[in-house]
Amino acid sequence: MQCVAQFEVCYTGYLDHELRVTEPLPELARDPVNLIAAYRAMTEARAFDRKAINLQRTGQLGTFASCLGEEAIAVAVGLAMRPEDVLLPMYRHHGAYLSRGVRIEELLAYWGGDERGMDFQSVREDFPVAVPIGTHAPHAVGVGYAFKYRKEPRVAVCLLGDGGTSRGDFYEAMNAAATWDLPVVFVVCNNLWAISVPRKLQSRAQTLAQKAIAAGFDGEQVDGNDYIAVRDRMDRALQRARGGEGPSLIEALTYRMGDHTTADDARRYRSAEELEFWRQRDPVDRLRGYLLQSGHWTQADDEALQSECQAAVDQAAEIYLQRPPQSAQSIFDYLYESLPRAYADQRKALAEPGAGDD
Ligand SMILES: Cc1ncc(C[n+]2csc(CCOP(=O)(O)OP(=O)(O)O)c2C)c(N)n1
Ligand SMILES: [Mg+2]
Repeated sequence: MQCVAQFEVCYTGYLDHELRVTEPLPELARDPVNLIAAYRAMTEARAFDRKAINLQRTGQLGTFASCLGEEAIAVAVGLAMRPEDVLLPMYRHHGAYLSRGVRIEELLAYWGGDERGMDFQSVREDFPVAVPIGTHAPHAVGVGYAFKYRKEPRVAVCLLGDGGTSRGDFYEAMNAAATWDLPVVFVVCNNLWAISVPRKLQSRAQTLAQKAIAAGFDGEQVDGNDYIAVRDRMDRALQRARGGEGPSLIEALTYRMGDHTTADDARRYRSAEELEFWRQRDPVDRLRGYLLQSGHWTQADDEALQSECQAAVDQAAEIYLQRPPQSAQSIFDYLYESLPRAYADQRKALAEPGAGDD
């Protein structure tokens, strides 16, 4: 018997949790302005997260999915993309939207059950939050196909979870993206859990990155809690896609430090030791540590930034809470360009005085 094909999956990490540089740093790590911008965006994402949980706990927001611990991936993705690229995220990566210019009050509106929250005033072609897992991977293929067909140098970026890679939609998307050589970047946020199902029970595959190799394109792993590493690999994947070199998959290794959502209690299925292990690998602490160590950031800068982010989320929450609610008829308004007759009648009936009162 002879070997007919061989593959390897590479891993990139530059800065470990003890702030040791384990590989020669890429150029981007030498640019304090950009690193500070990234740190600010990660800090803002964390402040947003805290605020959203507090609002939910006080009955002022719906069920919410925390991004605690996954900020480096979301922000690296958001900042690496160009405004004309299209983001197709899932429910956990608020930092990606925020760093592309989506406003905090828009995201709060969405999580408060108001569809107007996804009607972004910036990045109008970015997709709404995908709550069904993995179903947006084929959508990303469609977007990438359109870019290629129109010869536009734009990229579709799909963020999904480890659990999402167990879905048929994901495999079909991989296959189509590779076969048609499309400008799509898949970023798998492997946070080790799909609600209460651990990564080991999701798949026997040694890595999730190798699922891309099965489809015929590059899959790699990156330390998802190292902003520099994620940004470096994202830059490369976007450049390749934009240059006509086809899709990529980046498996970003991270950990969901919070509960799955505000409707979950993760203490029921995972240990305090595991959480503590990952707390020491916190991506926000790591980038702050690097900036402090390299002399580009001070404790005073940090305190000022914390207050600035708190003020920004408090102000956005006020805007969100003050906004008049949508009318009940608006449930008909966002799916069809022109409403089918049956729905038009129902919409009209709902608008009549007394309708819906019970
Ligand atoms: C198509 C579909 N099936 C089932 C669910 C229920 N569900 C919600 S979250 C989740 C786990 C997702 O895990 P993962 O993809 O790893 O993302 P994470 O929540 O860890 O970020 C499941 C199964 C869903 N949302 N969509
Ligand atoms: Mg997961």
